[in-house]
Amino acid sequence: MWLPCGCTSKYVASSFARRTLASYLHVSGRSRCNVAAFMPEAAGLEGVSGRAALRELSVSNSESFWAAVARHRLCWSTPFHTVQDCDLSRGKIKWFEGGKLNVSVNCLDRHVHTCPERVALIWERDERGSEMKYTYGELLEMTCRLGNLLRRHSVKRGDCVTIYMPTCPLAVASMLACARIGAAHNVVFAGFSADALAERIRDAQSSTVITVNQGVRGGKVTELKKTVDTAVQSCPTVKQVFVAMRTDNPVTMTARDIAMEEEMLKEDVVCEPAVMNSEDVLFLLYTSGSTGKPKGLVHTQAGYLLYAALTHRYVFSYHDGDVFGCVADIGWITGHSYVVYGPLANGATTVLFESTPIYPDPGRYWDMVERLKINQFYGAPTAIRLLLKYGDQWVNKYDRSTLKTLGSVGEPINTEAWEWYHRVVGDGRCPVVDTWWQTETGGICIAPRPSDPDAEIVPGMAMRPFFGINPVLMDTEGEVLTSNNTSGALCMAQPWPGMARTIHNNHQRFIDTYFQPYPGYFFTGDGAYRSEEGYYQITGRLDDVINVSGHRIGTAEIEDVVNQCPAVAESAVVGYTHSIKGQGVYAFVVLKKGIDVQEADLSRQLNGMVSEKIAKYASPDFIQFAKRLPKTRSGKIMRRVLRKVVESDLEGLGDLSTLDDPAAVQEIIQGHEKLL
Ligand code: 6R9
Repeated sequence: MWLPCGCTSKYVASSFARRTLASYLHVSGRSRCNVAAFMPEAAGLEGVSGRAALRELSVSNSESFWAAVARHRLCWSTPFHTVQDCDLSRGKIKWFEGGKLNVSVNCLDRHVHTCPERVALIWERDERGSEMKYTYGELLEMTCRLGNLLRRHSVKRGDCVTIYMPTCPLAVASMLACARIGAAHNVVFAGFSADALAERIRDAQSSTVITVNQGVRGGKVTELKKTVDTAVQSCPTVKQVFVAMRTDNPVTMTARDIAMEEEMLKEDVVCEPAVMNSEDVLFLLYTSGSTGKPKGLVHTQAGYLLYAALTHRYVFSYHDGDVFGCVADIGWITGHSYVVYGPLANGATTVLFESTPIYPDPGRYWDMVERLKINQFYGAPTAIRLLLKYGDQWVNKYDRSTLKTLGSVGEPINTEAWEWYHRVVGDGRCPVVDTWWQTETGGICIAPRPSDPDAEIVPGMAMRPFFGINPVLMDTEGEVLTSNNTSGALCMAQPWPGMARTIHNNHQRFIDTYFQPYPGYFFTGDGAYRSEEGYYQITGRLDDVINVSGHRIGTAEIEDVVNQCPAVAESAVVGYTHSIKGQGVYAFVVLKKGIDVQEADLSRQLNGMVSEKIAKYASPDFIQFAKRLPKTRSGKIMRRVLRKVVESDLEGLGDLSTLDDPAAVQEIIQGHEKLL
C-alpha cells in the first residue's frame, strides 16, 4: 500500500500550482453583513440579520443564497452564469451552469497551496494502533500520479471507473484521480459479491476497475482481487484492472491486471486537472429501490461538492483544525460525502476507518477517538446498539474529552441508543445529531442544529431542515399537510444543489420513482412525523426497501435471488424489527408442487444463494415455508399482512376483506409461531 513519504511543498512550487492555482483561487471577498461571523459563505447576502433570517432566505430566495455560498465556498476556474435551472415535475435539475471547476483541485490543491503539511487522511487500519497519516501534499501526489496513470491507460473524460476497494488512502486517491481527469467513479462496497459487482460494472459500462489484492477487516482477510476476477468474466467491457497491495500476499496477475503502486511510481507528481462543467458527472452510486434492479444514482460536480462541504461544516459544527471521524465505508454515500468530499473540500483531517466496532474488542471506536483525538464522531445506530450491550466499561476506559459532536445516520436511532450515546459516549456534554438523508439527496437534509449551534435537541429526532431544504408532508390523497402534529409521506418542495440528477441510463425511472408520486415534489420514499413544534421525525420507509444494519436493501432484490432456486415457486420478503440490526430479513417461501426436500437444507441453500448473489447482510434471518401466500383477488401479495405477522401484531392485521382466501393468513400465522 502506498506509504506516506513525507513529501512537502513541491506542489506549491510545481508548474501546475504556479500556473493554474491562481486561476482557481478567486474566492470572493467578505462583506460586512452581520451573518458573516456565523456563515462567511453568506457574507454576500446584504441585509440578512441573524441565522433565522438566513435560513428563511435560503428557502424563499434560494438562488441568492446558493449563489453566494457557491461563490465563496468553491474555487471556480470560470464563474457560473445561471444559479439554477430546475423543473421537478420533469426531474430536471441543473445548478451553476456555465461554471467550470475541478473537484480534486477544490479538495486538494487549494489546501496544499495554503498548508501542505496539514494532515488530510488518518487511515485507521484494521490492525489497531497502526494508523497512518497522509498530508494534503501527499494525498495530492498520490492523486496526481494515479490520474496520470489512468490517463496513460486511456481512461478519458466521461468514462466511468469502478472502484472495488476497502476504505483506504488509495481508494480516496482513486476517487479523486477520477475527478482530476474528468472520469466518473462508481465505488462498489467491497462487501458485495462477485455477481452484485458484475451487475454494477455492466450497468456502468466500466472498462477500468480498481481493486486491492486482499481486504482486511475485523482480522479477516477477504479475497477482493479474486472476486473481481470472477465478476469481470461476465463483464465484456472491462479492459483493465488496477491492483493495489493491501497485504503482502501476492495474487495471480493476468494480462489485464496492472500493479498499481509500481506503475504509479513511474508517473509525474503533477497532473493537469480537467476543467469540468458544473453538471458533468462526478460519480454513480448504486443503491436499492423497490424493484429488483439497483439504480445507479448520478451526482454531478459543483452542486454535490458544495452541498457536502456546507453540510459537513454546519451540521457537525466543524471548525478548521478539527479531526473528523466518520466511520462509514466509502462504498456508501455517507463515505462519499462525509469521509471524502465534504471534509476534504473543507480542508479537514478525515479518518478512514477500515475495521469494525468490535475488533479486536468493543472499545475500538473509543480507543480510536483517544488516539486520533477525534472531535466529531459520526456513526450508525446499529453499531451503537451493539456496543451498548457490551457495557459502559469499554467506553469509560478511554479519554473522549476531544469529542465535541456525535452524529448518527442511516436509520432511526431509538431512544435507548440515543441516551447511551449522549450520556456515556459523550459524557452528557456533546450534542447528538441524528442526521436524515439518502443516496439521492447527496448530503444531510434534516438534522438537529443545521443553523444554530445552540438550538435545543430532542432525542431521536432529526428535527430541522438544512439551509435551502423545504420539506413537506403529504397525505394519501397527495395533498400537502399544513398542520403540525401530523404524519405523512416526506417530500421536498424545492430542489437543492446536492440532489441526484438522474438514474444512470434510465431517466424515466428517475422521474417515475421520485417525481411522479407527488407531481412537482421530490418524494423521498420515507414517512415522517412533524411534531407540535414543527420538528421532523423519520418514521421509516413507505416502500419495499428495508434497512439492515444501516444497509439499504430492496426486498424485491432478495426475492429475485430466492426465486432463482429451482425448487421455489414464489417468495415474499419483508423486514422485521431486530434489536441490533434495526431490521432483519424474513422470507416466506412457497415451493413448487411435488418438491420433496428437507427444509433445513433448502434454507441453507437459499441463504448461500443470497450471500453469493448480493451480500451477506441481505441473507434471511428467518425462512418460513408456506403452502401459499396471502393475496388480493387481483393476485398481489399482501405484504402489509406479512409485515404484521412477522411483528406478531395480529391486532393490526387490518381489513382482510380484499384477500382472495383469508384462510391463507391463518396458515401463515401458524407457520410463523412454529418458527419462533
Ligand atoms: C445516508 C443514508 C437512505 C435511507 C432513508 C431512510 C434511512 C437514513 C436516517 C434514516 C431515520 C435517519 N435513514 N438516515 N432513517 N433516521 N437519521 O443512509 O443513505 O443508504 O441511501 O439510505 O436510510 O429510510 O431513506 P442510504
